[in-house]
Amino acid sequence: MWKDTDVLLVIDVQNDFCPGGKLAVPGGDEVVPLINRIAHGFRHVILTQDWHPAEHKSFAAQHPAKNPFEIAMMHYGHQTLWPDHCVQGTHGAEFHKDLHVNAELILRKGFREEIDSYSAFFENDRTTPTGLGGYLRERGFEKVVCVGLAFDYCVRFSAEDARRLGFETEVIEAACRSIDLDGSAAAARQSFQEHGIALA
Ligand code: VGL
Ligand code: ZN
Repeated sequence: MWKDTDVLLVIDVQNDFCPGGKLAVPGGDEVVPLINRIAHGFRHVILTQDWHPAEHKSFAAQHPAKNPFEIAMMHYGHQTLWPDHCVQGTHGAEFHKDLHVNAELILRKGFREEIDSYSAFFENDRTTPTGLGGYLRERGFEKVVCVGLAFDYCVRFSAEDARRLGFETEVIEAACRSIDLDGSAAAARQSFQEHGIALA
């Protein structure tokens, strides 16, 4: 059913984004069985892993006057501040234990202390590439299908960048869950429609 030029991008299905985690996405763990099933239908699967140093600047704890979910000004613009999460080498940064997919690549992102990276393609300064675009292009992929966490942050930015780079792009919403901060889930749906990103 899926073609050799299709790739499934499984975004940030990590303990800290699941119930009990440091930045738990409501129902985050519920997507795991569905993603396992979807991944079975793909020949090519890529995982992303949010992978922050302990003093990452997207953490509210690094900004003395700020609380999680407030906004700070970074050198590249506004940045939502988060609870400490997905710290390199911790249990929270590991993939959910029931995620069983045969990934050909695991792409880590957000490892530079000064810059966050929602997208699997570009960091939040919107110019620093992760290299994934070049990888997909060189491998001859044409279509990127996105699933994972969170629908309204890392899935959204990854899908938008995939589309911008010229890939046919689809998001399977049933295999995603949202943080839903200030209408961010509705904003993501709207943006997908405007950018020609299919929402399945
Ligand atoms: C994410 C906020 C901070 C995500 C990652 O995976 O959507 N959101 N870091
Ligand atoms: Zn993060």
